Amino acid sequence: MYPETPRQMASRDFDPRTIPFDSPVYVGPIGYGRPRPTYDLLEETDLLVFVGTVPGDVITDGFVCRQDWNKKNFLVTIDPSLRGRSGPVSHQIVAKPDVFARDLSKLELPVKDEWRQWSARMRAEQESFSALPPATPGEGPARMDTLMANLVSALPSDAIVTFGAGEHTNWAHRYFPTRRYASMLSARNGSMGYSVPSAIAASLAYPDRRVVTIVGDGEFLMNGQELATAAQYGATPLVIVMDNQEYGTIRTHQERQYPQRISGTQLKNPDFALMAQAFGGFGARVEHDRDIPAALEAALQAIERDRVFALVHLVVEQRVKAY
Ligand SMILES: Cc1ncc(C[n+]2csc(CCOP(=O)(O)OP(=O)(O)O)c2C)c(N)n1
Ligand SMILES: [Mg+2]
Repeated sequence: MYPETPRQMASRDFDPRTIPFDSPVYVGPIGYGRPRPTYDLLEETDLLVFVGTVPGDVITDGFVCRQDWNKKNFLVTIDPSLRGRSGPVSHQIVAKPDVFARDLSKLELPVKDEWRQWSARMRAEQESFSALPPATPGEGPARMDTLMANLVSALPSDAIVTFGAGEHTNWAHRYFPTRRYASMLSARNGSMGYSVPSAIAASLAYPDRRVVTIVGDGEFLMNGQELATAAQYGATPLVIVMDNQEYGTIRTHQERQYPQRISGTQLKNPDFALMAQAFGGFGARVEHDRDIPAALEAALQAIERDRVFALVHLVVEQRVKAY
């Protein structure tokens, strides 16, 4: 990948603190749930520079990917002790990430044609991966695809998304456009239960921005009661609970490692929409795909008009994944 020049950046609606979703050099997330081409990218690329992060277990799939010590893996952090404790790091630059990025953007580097082609190929993969699914609902049960298509197109460009851990987060990774800092909030170690509290905090910190959180049913049962805090302090996040009646991620691990032997992963859930109402916000429960657009519209209206938080409880089929 080659960087955009400052002139290219200035020619677009650009926030210098983030690489926007629409940038020709943004080729997608490389954490959990990344698509196959992005995984291949890690092995293929001749130089990988980790800025403010390390090639830890998530990025390397448990220290499998990018372990060849002949490859160039650069680490840019302010902590000199990280080298030797962060997997196959060939070089370390001890620098603050923002200072490094600032100085990097000043360099006028020659760009080889093959780099351009390579970036364009990865960008094309990302564009097709993140293209929204059809917004028109189907006949059957509610689907996260339909929800995301309707949600993303109804959001302002500076919207913020938060999430914790689980398969539901993959819809946010895949489709949620990130253009303004801060636009995607999550814990680097993938803690469940981060979603609702972080959305409340983000909503209070940025009262003029639309904050959405994508929450799993398992996650919501951990600290969904934080909606009381939202009610108390007037936070107005939109909470989307994807209810697949299970700890989906853990079941996926079980199916992979021990086929036919799932255990302790099924959930019996309450009506989360009624809970939201009980806590003083808007709540809608959606079981059919056809009801998604109206429920979303009503939730966004409640946020605007009544200045309350809103929750959409989406009951989906089990085993349906973002990709
Ligand atoms: C605090 C915490 N406990 C346990 C885990 C392990 N874990 C990761 S995802 C997951 C299940 C998540 O279930 P749910 O929120 O329903 O999401 P789904 O995968 O079904 O979308 C668990 C138990 C974790 N990441 N964090
Ligand atoms: Mg679940």
